[in-house]
Amino acid sequence: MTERTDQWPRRVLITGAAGAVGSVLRAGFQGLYKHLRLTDISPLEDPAPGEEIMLADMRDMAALTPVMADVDCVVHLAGLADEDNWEKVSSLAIDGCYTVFEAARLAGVKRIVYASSNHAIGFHPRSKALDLDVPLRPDGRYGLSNAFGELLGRLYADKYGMSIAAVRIGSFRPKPEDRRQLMTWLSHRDAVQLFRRCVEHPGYHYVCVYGVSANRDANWDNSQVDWLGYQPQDNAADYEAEILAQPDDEDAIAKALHGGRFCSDEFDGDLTKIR
Ligand code: 15L
Repeated sequence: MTERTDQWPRRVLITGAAGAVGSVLRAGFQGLYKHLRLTDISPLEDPAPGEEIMLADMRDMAALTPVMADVDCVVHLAGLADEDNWEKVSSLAIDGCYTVFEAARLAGVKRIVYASSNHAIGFHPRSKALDLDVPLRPDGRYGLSNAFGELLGRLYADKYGMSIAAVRIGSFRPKPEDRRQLMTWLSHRDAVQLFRRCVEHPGYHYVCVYGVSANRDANWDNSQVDWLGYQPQDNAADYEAEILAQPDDEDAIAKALHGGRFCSDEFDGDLTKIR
């Protein structure tokens, strides 16, 4: 990748840098920016040249103040990566998200790239392809926290003039693992490209984008944000034979809805009413 250390943003912070997406972005961003600060509540080791490690709890405003100092752009990944109880969702993914946005604002950070998830819109029927105008339709407490993060981003863009991106990540994996992921897979390489576009593209106010690879069966439409320049390279269909050789373990509710198993977990509704 081309080094761009003399261009904005020069100082980038990744929260949740020890997690699955964080580790891949950390490697993919290596040497791109003048300064890459990494934060997490879990240990992070071996800072490379140009990297700085500052451990912090994202719910702790006092701890975040030095972490945000002099940062141009925050890539906010910290929180949760799966469904959980309300105590954890409200604390880690809602309170933590608010505290990160507020600490960034107070520190004068210009841009936040927020890692949302497809579970913010998971209860839409799979029979419909989704563009970026579909209403938020969370499929659980985790999806609700992603919807909160997207709306928080809107607020911080409109009220405080910050530049905000929300990336609705699909299934971030080294390779697709099941039938649903033929639609929803996001490869590591495409994730690095997409997050780079969100970090580096000049001058947008608010953008939401699906974090999905160039899958033949993709059901999420990013054409409204072509201007962002994201050109995914990977296609889950290349793994189709391998996937179709495995048993199909998706239940009927999961199969009918974009969010898959996140929708069928705890489901006590009426599928015929979900249109
Ligand atoms: C997510 O948001 C989760 O973090 C991830 O583990 C997957 O389950 C993914 O969504 C998905 O929808 O496949």
